[in-house]
Amino acid sequence: MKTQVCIIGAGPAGLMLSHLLHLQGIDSIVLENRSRADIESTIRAGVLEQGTVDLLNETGLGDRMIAEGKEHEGIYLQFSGQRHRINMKELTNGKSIMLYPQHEVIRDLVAKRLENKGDILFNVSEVNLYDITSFTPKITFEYEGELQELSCDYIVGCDGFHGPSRKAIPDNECKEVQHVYPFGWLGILAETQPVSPELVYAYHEKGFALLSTRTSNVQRHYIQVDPNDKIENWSDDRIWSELHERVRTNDGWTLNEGPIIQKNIVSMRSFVCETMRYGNLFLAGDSAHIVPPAGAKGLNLAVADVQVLAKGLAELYQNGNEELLNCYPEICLRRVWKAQRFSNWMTNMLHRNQNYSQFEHGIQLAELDNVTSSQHHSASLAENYVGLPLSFDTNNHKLVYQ
Ligand code: RFL
Ligand code: PHB
Repeated sequence: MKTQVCIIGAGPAGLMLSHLLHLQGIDSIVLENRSRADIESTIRAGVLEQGTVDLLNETGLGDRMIAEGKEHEGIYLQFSGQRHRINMKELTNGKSIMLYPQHEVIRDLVAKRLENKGDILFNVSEVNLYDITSFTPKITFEYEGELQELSCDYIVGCDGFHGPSRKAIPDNECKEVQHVYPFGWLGILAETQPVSPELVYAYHEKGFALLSTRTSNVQRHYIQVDPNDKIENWSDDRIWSELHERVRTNDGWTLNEGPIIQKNIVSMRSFVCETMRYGNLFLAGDSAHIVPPAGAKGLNLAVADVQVLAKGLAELYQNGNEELLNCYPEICLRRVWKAQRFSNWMTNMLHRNQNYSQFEHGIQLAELDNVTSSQHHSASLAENYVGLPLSFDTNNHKLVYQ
């Protein structure tokens, strides 16, 4: 087997990259170790930045998102029993976010790739990378009971934090930094009506809570728990009781309950692999970086990475110009570090840290007070939340980015 670009992983990064390459006339094959049904039903992100929404629309993937997603113009920050609205649209000259679940984006991408006769091989196993510093890198894998070999010009590792791509870079050549938080999120899907017109991020002495949404009948909520806690310790009644307490407001607002149809606990880390290119292997999305979810940035960063990469590969294949491709790590890492800063700031501002002194808890409340009462500070939150712009000046083969 042979292709121009071999993509490992059919998450948002891998599927979007293969779609963008197809639009530029570049061949790719996507290798995915799970089934189509599995990737199309795994519950993960919910918030799409303005730039992600624009890209989906501009590349023919926006129809269902526009019909079924919900545009949100603001978010609420809650503390001391009071809710404060951040009007993101007003503070960012008209930008907003879209509530449209990640697995629906995946469904749209898979359908479009298959409609365009794209190659996605599901249920592959034993994926191994070879000769990644040569001009013809190779991948071997098992597919339908047979060992296969695929050679290509470039391999792109879009295989998430635990995938094999990053591990193919020799340890002494791979620059990684990590920060682990003492917080976990218990997430639920509940069959109820929406509880708020916009997302509520709540700080409470008992811990953070987030009210989000999926559809008009299914809501997505989270509460901060110990990252080592077990889901068996959380009965539905206990979850509702904690949620009620953490999001109740002084004016008597209360939460709608409903049957919980899914619950799980995730831990939280910030991670950056600064070696986003090694030879002819590129890393994109969660394989190169992880952000804690309070900033809602992970999927959006993955999409931004592959936008830069697809443009760089197109410049190379169409014009023989390698400049942009060579700048891929530099361009992405600048954005990644800004998203790390924002996600770390949101996380620390909103979670209850047992190791904090009374003084530090006081500062945390003052930070929330400041961001909700100062226009300068809420504008900075809004600008980062809707997503920093990414634009290309292709006439000069230069990139304008922030
Ligand atoms: P993915 O989505 O993890 O996809 C990687 C794919 O690679 C496959 N794979 C392999 N394939 C072949 N061979 C192997 N050996 C393989 N190993 C792995 C996997 O099966 C998978 O299909 O990475 P990608 O594409 O980089 O996308 C990243 C996003 O999924 C992730 O950042 C977001 O879900 C993070 N995230 C959020 N991001 C947002 O932008 N907005 C949000 O609102 C948001 N909320 C969240 C989140 C993540 C969460 N969790 C579960 C940590 C909320 C939560 C709770
Ligand atoms: C979600 O809806 O899953 C969601 C929303 C906002 C976040 C994280 C997750 O910050």
